[in-house]
Parts: sequence; C-alpha cells; structure tokens
Amino acid sequence: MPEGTVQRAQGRGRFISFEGGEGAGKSTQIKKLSSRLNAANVRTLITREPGGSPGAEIVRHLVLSGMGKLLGPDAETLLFAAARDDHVRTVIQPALAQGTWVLCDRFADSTRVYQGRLGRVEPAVLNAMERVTIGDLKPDLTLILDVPVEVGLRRAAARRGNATADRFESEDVRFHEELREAYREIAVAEPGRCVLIDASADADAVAARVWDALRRRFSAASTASAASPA
Ligand code: Z5A
Repeated sequence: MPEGTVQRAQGRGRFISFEGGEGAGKSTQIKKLSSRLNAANVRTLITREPGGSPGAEIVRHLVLSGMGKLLGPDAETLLFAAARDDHVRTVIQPALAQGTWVLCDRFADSTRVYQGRLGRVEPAVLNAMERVTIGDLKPDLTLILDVPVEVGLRRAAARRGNATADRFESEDVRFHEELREAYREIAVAEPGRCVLIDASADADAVAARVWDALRRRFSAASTASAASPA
C-alpha cells in the first residue's frame, strides 16, 4: 500500500485513540503506526491515559498504585477525569491545533468500560465528566484491539516478568472477559468512529490491519480538505 494513500488534513491534526484489554498490544501498535506516519511526513505525538501530561502522570501513579480502588468507583472516576482534563487541555488540544496527529493509548472509552461497565458507575456521572473534560473532543478514529483474554493475559504476564501486577492486572479472568465484551459492544454501537481489529496475530500482521483501517478512514476520497503528505 503506498504511504501516500493516507492523507494529511490541512489545519487540525487527527486524533486517534487505541483501546483494548490487558496485553492487547496498544503500545506496540502505536509505535509502529507513528513510524509509518512519520515516514509519510505526518507529524505524530504518542501519548497515553491515564497520564500524558505532568499533572496527569501524578494521578496515574496514584490510580495504578491501587489508591483509587480504595476510594471506590465514583472517586476513582473523578481521578481519571482530573487526569484527562489536564491531558486534554495541556497536550492533546495544542498538538491537534498545530496539525500534529495525536496517537493516544486509551481515552474516554476506557472510563466507559472500566469505571462504567466494570465499576458500575452510573452513565449520568460518566456523561457529566465527559462534558467537563472533553466537551466535543471525540477521537476521529478509535482502534479497538481485540484479543482473547487468555492471549492478552499471557502477553502481559510475559512482559511483567517478576514485577508485581498493578491494580487492574490483578483482576480476575471474569473481569477481563466482561471488559472485552464491553469494548466489542462499543465497536458495534459506534461504527462511524470505532474499528475492531483482530489483534491476536503477530505484531506486523496487526499493524497491517491498523494501517488498512486508517487508509479507509482517512483516504483522499473521504477527506474533503486533504493535502498529500509533504
Ligand atoms: N484505566 C481506567 O480504568 N480508566 C480510564 O479512564 C483509563 C485507564 C484511561 C492503565 O494501564 C490502566 O488504567 C488500564 C485501564 C485503566 N488497566 N489495565 N490493565 P497501563 O497504561 O499500565 O496498561 P494498559 O493500557 O492496560 O496496557 P497493557 O495492556 O499493559 O499493554 P498494551 O499497550 O495493550 O500492550 P503492549 O505493551 O504493546 O504489549 C504487551 C506485551 O505483548 C509486550 O511484551 C509486547 O511485546 C507483546 N505483544 C504486543 N503485540 C503482540 C503481538 N501482536 N503478538 C505477540 N506479542 C505481542
């Protein structure tokens, strides 16, 4: 596939989020996609949630230490929201305004799935938090990397080695099964924004699927005000 088939929008950059369960391979795919876009002269910023800005990284540390779980699902949701608010205002929006493509490892769908579906936080609370933190800022494309739970947990355990599992890694298999189901439901409910990617193949094969999804979404035909990568 020629690199030039993904077009760069003039003005604002594209906002692409990656979602999925434990060990789905988001970080791996984000790095691969960034390299490929850079080779096509598209400037990218790799970032993540929770975190991505100095303030949000402090909250990340708190949440992954298990502190949020002690406070309960509603309070934990507020912590993720506080981190997102800082990240959006200080990193994501300025980068998009400069024409940079933002590749974000998790975004608001993670709150919908982890705190909403798994934590049973009410939709009204999630909606209110989204209004405050992201307003109209929806990703232009959300790639949901889908792997069977046992595959994802095996990958995550291999990567972790002897290190201690964090707050979410230590949840049981049923938690991860429900998580996967919730992501699949989002993909079905929002086909205009989300693409479900089978991420159980090797990393290069998955990267080809990711690129194909991008090409379809941002091809010349579907991008009215597009300019070819310089
Ligand atoms: N959370 C939340 O509850 N609410 C929110 O609003 C937000 C987040 C934003 C952040 O964890 C946690 O916060 C997350 C949800 C919660 N909980 N969990 N779990 P994190 O940032 O520390 O980790 P993560 O986002 O879950 O990422 P991950 O699952 O740990 O990894 P990944 O990025 O998806 O995968 P990876 O690092 O690219 O790959 C994992 C390993 O598999 C690694 O050794 C790779 O080399 C290997 N790999 C990758 N791809 C492949 C393929 N295709 N084949 C074979 N091996 C592969």
